[in-house]
Amino acid sequence: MSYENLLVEKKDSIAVITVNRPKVLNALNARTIREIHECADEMAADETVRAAVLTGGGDKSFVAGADISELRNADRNGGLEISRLGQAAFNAVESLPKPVVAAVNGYALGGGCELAMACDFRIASVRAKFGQPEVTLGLIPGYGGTQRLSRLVGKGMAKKLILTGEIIDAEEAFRIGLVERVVPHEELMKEAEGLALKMAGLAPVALRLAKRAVDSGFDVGLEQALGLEKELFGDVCATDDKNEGTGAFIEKRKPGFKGS
Ligand code: CO8
Repeated sequence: MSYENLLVEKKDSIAVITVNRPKVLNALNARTIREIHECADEMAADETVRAAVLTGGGDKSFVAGADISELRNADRNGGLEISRLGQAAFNAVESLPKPVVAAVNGYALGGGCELAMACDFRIASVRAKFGQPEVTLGLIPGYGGTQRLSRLVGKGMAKKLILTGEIIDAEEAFRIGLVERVVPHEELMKEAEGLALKMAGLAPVALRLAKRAVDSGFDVGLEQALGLEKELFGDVCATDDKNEGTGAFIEKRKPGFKGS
C-alpha cells in the first residue's frame, strides 16, 4: 500500500514507518490519522514483518501534535469524531500483534506524545521533547493521552504535565518513566532498529501472547489477569516454536523460530 503522509520501509524482518509531513513538524491531519490506522492493519496482516519502528520525518520533530488548523473549526460533534478516529488509529497501533518501537527524534507533543505512548517502547534522542500542551490551546488530550500517560507515569505526574501543558526534555521523560532509553541523536535509528531486529528474531507467537498478557492484564484485577496469563501460557505451550526454543536450549544450539 502507498501512503501520502507515511513512508514505509521494510528492512529484513522489520518495518520502519515514518510520519512524513516535515513542513508542519509531522502534525497529524485527518488523512495521516487514517493512514496510520490503515498502516497498522497492514503491518498486523504482513507475516514478513515481525517488529516495527515508528519515527518522524525531518530532523526536528517526531510528531508535533494533531494538526491545529483542522482542530480549529471542530464543534462538539466534530471533536467527538476527531477523537474517535484518532483513538481507533492509536488503538490499532497499540494492539498490533508484534512489537512497535517509537524512535522519538524530536518534538512529541500532544497527539505526538499520545502516538509514542501507543507504542510498546520509546527510545528518545537527547533532542526529544515531550508534553501534552493541549490546555494551552484550550483543549484536552483526545487521542488517549489522559489515560495512557497516567498508566505510564502515574496519576500525579500525568496531571502535572496535562494540567500545566509543561514540555519536558528527554532526560526528564526518562526519569519519570515516559521513555525507556535516551540515546545520542545520531544513534537513535540504529538503536531503535537494533531493538526491533532483536525482537524480530524471537518467537513471534510468544511475543504476541506476551504483549497481549501484559496489555490485557493491566486494567483488570490481579485474579483475572493471572487467569489470562495462565490461558496464554497454555496457548504458547502448544506452539512448535516452544518445542524449538526449549529443544535448542537442551541441545545447546541456536533456535530457528518459524512463527507457528
Ligand atoms: N499543527 C499544525 N501545524 C503545526 C503544528 C501543529 N500541531 N506544529 C507545528 N506546526 C507548523 C507551524 O504552524 C509552522 O508552520 P508555518 O511554517 O507554515 O508557519 C511549522 O509547523 C513549523 O513550526 P514552528 O515555526 O512553530 O517551529 P518552531 O521550531 O518555532 O516551534 C513547536 C516548534 C514548539 C513544536 C511549535 O511548532 C508548536 O508549539 N507546535 C504546536 C505544538 C502543540 O501544541 N501540539 C499539540 C496540538 S493539539 C493536539 O495534539 C491534540 C490531540 C488530541 C486531539 C483530539 C481532539 C478532539
